[in-house]
Amino acid sequence: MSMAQSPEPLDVDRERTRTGMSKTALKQGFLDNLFYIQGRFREVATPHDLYMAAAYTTRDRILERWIKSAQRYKTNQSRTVCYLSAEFLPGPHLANNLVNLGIVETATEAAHELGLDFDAIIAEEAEPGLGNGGLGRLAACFMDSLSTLQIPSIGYGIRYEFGIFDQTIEDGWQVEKSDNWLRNGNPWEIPRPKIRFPVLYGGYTEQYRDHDGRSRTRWVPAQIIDGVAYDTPILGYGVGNVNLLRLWKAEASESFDFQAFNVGDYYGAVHAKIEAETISKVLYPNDEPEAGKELRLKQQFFFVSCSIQDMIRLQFNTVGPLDSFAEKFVIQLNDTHPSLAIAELMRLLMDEHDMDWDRAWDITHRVFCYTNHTLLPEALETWSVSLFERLLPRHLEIVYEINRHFLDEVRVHFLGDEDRVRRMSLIAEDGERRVRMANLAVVGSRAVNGVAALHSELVKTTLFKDFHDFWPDRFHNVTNGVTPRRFMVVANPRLSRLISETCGSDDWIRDLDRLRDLEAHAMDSGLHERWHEVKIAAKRDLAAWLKHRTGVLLDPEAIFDVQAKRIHEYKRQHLNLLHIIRCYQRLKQSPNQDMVPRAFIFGGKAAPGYFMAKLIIKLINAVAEVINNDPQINGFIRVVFMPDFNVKNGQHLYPAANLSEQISLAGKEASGTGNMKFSMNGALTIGTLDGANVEIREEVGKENFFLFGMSAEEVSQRQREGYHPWEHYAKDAELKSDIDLINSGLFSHGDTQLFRPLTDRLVNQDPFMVLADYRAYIACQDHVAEAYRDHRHWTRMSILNVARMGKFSSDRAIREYAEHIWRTEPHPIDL
Ligand code: GLS
Repeated sequence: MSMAQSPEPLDVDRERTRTGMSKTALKQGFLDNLFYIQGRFREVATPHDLYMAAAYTTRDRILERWIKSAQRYKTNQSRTVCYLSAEFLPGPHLANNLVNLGIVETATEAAHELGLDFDAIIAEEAEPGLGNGGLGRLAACFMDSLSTLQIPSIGYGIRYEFGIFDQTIEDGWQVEKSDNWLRNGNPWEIPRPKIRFPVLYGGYTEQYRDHDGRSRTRWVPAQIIDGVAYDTPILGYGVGNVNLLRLWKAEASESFDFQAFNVGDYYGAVHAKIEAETISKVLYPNDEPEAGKELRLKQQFFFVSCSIQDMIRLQFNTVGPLDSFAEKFVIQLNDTHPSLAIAELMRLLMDEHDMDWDRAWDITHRVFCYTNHTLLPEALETWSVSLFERLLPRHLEIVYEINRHFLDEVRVHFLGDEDRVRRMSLIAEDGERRVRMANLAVVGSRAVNGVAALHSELVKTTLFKDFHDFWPDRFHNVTNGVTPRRFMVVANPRLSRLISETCGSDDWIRDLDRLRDLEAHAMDSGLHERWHEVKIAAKRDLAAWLKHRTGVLLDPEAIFDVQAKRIHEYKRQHLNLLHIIRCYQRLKQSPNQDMVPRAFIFGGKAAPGYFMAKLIIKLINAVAEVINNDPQINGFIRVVFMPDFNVKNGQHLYPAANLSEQISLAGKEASGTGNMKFSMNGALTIGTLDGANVEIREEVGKENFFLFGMSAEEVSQRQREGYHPWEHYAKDAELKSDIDLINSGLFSHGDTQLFRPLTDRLVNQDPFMVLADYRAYIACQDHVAEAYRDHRHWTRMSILNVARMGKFSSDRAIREYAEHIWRTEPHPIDL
């Protein structure tokens, strides 16, 4: 609520007492929960008990709003957005829910009066790591914004028992530890054992005649597994609306246990149970995954089948007949992972609800929308027809039938262009026959969007060019955004307070464009001083945190130069490393030169099977070890790898960064969202014209952004002409000496072979053109260092970056989806 609109303090107090939000009520709720739910009292409670009690106390306050929202949505028969995503990365809930309830201060005081360490309680919460990176976190930001914008919605996904692995670093290498996030219980979820659906696999299909004599298809499965709903409330900021994150857990279907028991096969029964539960056991730890794994296909079908059955149940419970299904629901496919939903809805409408093909298709293709999140060819999902047929025989028939109808249309439109027909087919026929999930998603959806302007353009002109020729109106852009609640208010309370004080209100939290009010103060030296203090305080906090976890001590006065994201060659962490090695060599050559001190901070996980990414982590740590221990360097540059970068740990990073590294090869990063999180917290970006960087630069102004490198167009031109990385290596003496230093064994205790796979790949193939952009990157980094010397100027740029980030709120993104794609309206729930 804005400060200007606040009711009188007395009314606030009364209202808070009535709704259980007063300090006294919070304290009482906390002690009750500690006693009745945890079975503990203050004196013997562990830190985790205290956290659980705090979480339940907070959840109790959300439930009333949740029930009210559900009732209101039901009576209003509200159009509902169903966001289908194999990944959700919500981050710890407690702090975020306190912010959205508007009771951070009250809760802090209540904790204080009970003699509790509030920050320690918040830090106890385990990270619910049900996603890999940007894609899963985007889903979580969107859930926050859907609730804040009061749009009825359900996020559907999988309740993985083990989320993304925990990363530790041992001898410089990444070591994966299983993420047992549910071990101590999850106070935020509410199991719904009665919301349970059978999910079928395998077997065969057969034709039969129904009572009207019509020919119908029946699927006789070989396996049935149950999906059980677990609900997590998602509260909007400052509103009464609470939406639902509904995650499915796989369980053995009872009927199957019985069959095994009946024949005395106890082990078989247990085996079936274990096999069933495997489906929701663990998240595949690949960002931009390589397809192929049977269990993954099973997971995808599992959650979409449960979700579609749930929607059909809700349709019958609220509106009634299925004919209006596409008016009641809109289903957003978060990448192709849930695109089997298209075939599953067709199956349910036809086989279980008696619809003919045309009616079922009319509903299906009006209900689905699809977001593409990557152009990388290896990340585009395809499934071998033989695997698909074995697991989902009925769905393969439906996919074939969709394809037949679709290709007939293509043939009529593009007479004689069989080449095009072959490219657009849902089935790839070259080599092993495969189902192309992206093509299925485009054909089955009424709207397709990319996630940044550049990306959406490339979607239209490269990846889906044929489809765009055919259906130009189907394609849209919605540039990603992130929620300022999580990434500013929760992560950076100091900066948030300063912004509210400077702008005279906290309205910006709900309307991020209001950050523009900061511009008027961008030259104000009072603000400069406080801005600087806030940043330094965050840098000190991060330095202490990193010292504790890694032993490396950073100088808070140094430029905090941060690259935190999944480790991938296209993101080019090794380009960053080459710059670090350059700085090192310069300092070694002239130790007395006047260099601006820098702390290079990395964070990010590598897919466990991605050798090159793991080698990059090893190299970062190896370079860190040498530089940090070189007395001649004397701490002028420091390198540190933050282990286990995730939402929770990231919250230490965003507030402390001065420089944000967004250096992917242009045309490869669909959008990026870390770029937005850093900039919102006052970091300046060094970046290429890739993904949303392009729009960030447009917004903040080119004079407040450090641009370098080839454009996407230049990249494709270079590739067409033939790219020879070894020419750069041969011609650029500094580049050569940086690479040679890696090969010398300096960073590997004399082992000249350890990093060879990496350096050889750079010199001989360099698929992401690190060497081509090296020179421009080094020059740009020199520019950064010079700019940092002028503190006043830097601070002004930092303020302007924050002031101009309004566009990158996920509220804006969701508003665009609602208006242009979903056609949904807000349904406010009064507080
Ligand atoms: C990703 C892209 O790589 C990111 O650029 C993008 O910001 C994110 C959300 O749209 O989606 N695609 C993907 O498979 N993983 C991602 O993080």
